[in-house]
Amino acid sequence: MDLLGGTGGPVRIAGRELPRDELLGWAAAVAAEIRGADAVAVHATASMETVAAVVGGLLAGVPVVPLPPDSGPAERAHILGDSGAELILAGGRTEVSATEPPLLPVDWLSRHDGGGVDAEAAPDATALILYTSGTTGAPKGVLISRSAIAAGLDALAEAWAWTPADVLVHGLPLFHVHGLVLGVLGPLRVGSPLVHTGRPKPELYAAAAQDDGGSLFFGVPTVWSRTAADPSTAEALRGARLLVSGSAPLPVPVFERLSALTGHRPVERYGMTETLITVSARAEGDRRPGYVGTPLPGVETRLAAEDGSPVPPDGETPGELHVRAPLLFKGYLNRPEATAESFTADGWFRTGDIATIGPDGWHRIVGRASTDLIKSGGYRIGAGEIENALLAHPAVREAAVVGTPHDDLGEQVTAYVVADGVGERQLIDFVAERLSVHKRPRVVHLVGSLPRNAMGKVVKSRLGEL
Ligand code: MLC
Ligand code: AMP
Repeated sequence: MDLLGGTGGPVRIAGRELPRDELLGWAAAVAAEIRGADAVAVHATASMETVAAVVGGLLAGVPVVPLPPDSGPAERAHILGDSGAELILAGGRTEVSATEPPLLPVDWLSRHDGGGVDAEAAPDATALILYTSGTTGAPKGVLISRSAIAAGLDALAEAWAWTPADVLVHGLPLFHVHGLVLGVLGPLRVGSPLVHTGRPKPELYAAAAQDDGGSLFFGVPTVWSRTAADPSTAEALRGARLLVSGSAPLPVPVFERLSALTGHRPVERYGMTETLITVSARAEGDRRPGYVGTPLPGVETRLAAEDGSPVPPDGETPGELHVRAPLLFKGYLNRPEATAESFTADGWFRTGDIATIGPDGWHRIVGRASTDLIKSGGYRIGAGEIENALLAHPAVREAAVVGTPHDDLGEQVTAYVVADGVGERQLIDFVAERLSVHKRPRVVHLVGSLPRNAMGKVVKSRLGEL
């Protein structure tokens, strides 16, 4: 199936620009090298090499596993081992250890002509394997099919009136749904030019609005909150068409302040790695602070109580949000039990998010069913993975991790640790070295003991009392 659309504008990443044909020619050269592989990993820096490698995977019909470029040895070994990636695609100067799959230096490949045709992979073939955190244990590989990506992007193009006339601007990381699927495959499918700013910094967004005709802007709430705190930067976005926020709740005061400074009421949308984007406000229509909008075309939603019984869409009663749609993932790689648990008996995906749905169909996300999933700066972080990383330190005896409110990041990773002779800073750096840097605790409390119930389980709701 043709995932990438026929024509389109150039792609610019961190200052380097390529016309679409050249990019696709480069990707075709990548495809020729990897065809037949079971899966390939991509060292997913914010760079043109990453885009050429990912698109090369799509052209070859080979599942692509984006590796967060700052992931430490433990996380990287898990992703490479679990996914069975046969090669690591990256710029030639990237270091790969002797125990890892071999490096394919994509920048040294000579370009092919006319690489714009997708492989004849089946619509349900896996396009991407995105690793994402659960409440416990190591991250799981989410299998995303070509047809889910196509359906998800077409639904967004319709909802946001996204056309080749737009110039998309963002600077999000290229190893998650937001930055990679929406932010790179989106413009390639829709045909709009992409200006990726390297990092999601407000001043870079402002420059792209003024110098590059940026019209459509993607950001996580932390980016919009930093923009709203900097009036001259925010005002530079007045000429935009649409500001879109997602990956975490956009605080109402940020919505209001951003609206006042930019003249745009931001469009909020809700999604997950497993579901792509399922609910959004529309370009043509209402945008309500604190609400994520209505289901996208082709998406069905419902609310369920803890016992599974239906919750009425009265705008007040919260329930767990379930979704059913052609854009859902195929399952977790090598984890049939986890896959089965995430669906109800009648085939709906259980998001784990608690929501209300109004009689008019407007959705509000009010929380999560589990306190063990943390959203910090738009990154999804599992408490269990951080606890395990802390427990790997020889001085640590016990560890409990929670998300605590943070003005800039929404939530911050906060650890309560029982340990002998080790400092807070050492523990933060210890986690930053083993896992992705963004997963490091921002705060570590060294405590004498953790509150436990009669069964010996840590009572996380009482950690704040320590
Ligand atoms: C700090 N650093 C350290 C360190 N402490 N390095 C080593 N050891 C330590 N102990 C360095 C980092 O490497 C980095 O360097 C810098 O300090 C800051 O790191 P940070 O924590 O990443 O920066 P910060 O400004 O706090 O990040 C905010 C942010 C980021 C918004 C830019 O959180 C972000 O990019 N979020 C986007 C997440 C996202 O895309 N989520 C989408 C999920 S998909 P340097 O050199 O790098 O600056 C999804 C579906 C959907 O959710 O609905 O969209
Ligand atoms: P991830 O798998 O990283 O995409 O994280 C998905 C989670 O991010 C969801 O389950 C929600 O908890 C959260 N999320 C995404 N978008 C929003 C939003 N607009 N409002 C509130 N939470 C969101």
